[in-house]
Amino acid sequence: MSRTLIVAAAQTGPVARGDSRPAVVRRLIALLREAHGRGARLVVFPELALTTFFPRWWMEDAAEIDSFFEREMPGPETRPLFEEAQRLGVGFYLGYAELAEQAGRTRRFNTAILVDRAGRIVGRYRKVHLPGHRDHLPDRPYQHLEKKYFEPGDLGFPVWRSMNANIGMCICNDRRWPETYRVMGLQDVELVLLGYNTPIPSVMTPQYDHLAAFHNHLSLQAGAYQNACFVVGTAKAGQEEGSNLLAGSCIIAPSGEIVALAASKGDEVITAACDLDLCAINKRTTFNFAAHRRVEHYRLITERTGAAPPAG
Ligand code: ING
Repeated sequence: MSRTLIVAAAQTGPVARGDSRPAVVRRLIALLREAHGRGARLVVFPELALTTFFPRWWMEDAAEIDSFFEREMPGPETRPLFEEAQRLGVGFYLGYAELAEQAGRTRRFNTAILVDRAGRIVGRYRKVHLPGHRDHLPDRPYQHLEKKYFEPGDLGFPVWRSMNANIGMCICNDRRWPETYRVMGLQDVELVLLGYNTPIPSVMTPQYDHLAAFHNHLSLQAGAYQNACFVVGTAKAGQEEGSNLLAGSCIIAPSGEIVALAASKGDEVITAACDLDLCAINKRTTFNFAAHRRVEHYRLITERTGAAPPAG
């Protein structure tokens, strides 16, 4: 009996600073319904799907900053999405800005949750790799202040058994780091879900703005191939508050092939029938970790943070 799961990437176009949560949730529900109509039973929304990509701005007013965060999930404004998904029997990944009170401290994370087909939150992930900078760089056309507004994730890269699959999550910049996929690969992940908001040009590497789409797919395809898993990458795309966000949402097979690709820069559903048993082809051969990996030679990966040149 094959374990085929029809998965959807529910790409969204821009979300304006003034777009209300209910208005955005209505868009997400429309995408969820379209995905369901096409047979999808798991839908992946973008990173920070509920708001504009606010780390592009330097803000100092605490109330303004916190207006982009969710204090409860689901809350009154996001519950309609959970209720419709449960009614339709569809699970989903949702990226959002999480404000959590933990041990008397207020914590802020760039977060994603995995919700199963019964509407239960079965997994939570907090973005580990925060790109950009912490300080105001006024000479730049826009900022990239995730290090100012979020803490690094404190949950690692878990994998959950849900919907008859081993499912892991990450967020945006995480997809550029091979460690992200390998930690999940070592937990036998079969499906990695992620959303992204990728400005072009990136303020970090404007020299590569013509390669933004290539680097996006390169990262996703490498992660899928080298860990024998499906990868779903879902963009918030288009011209958002003066910033051009990369589209290119896609679904990658364990072979590394792109099996579904968005054609627009707006709200768009793409789907693929993911036969999870295809993961076994490379998990048992080329990427049979137990048979081929030599961990005694990998020590530097966890012991050294930054690169150090050879002596001499
Ligand atoms: N955005 C970008 C991303 O990793 C970036 C930041 C763009 C980093 C281009 C390096 C190069 O796709 C987020 N939100 O991480």
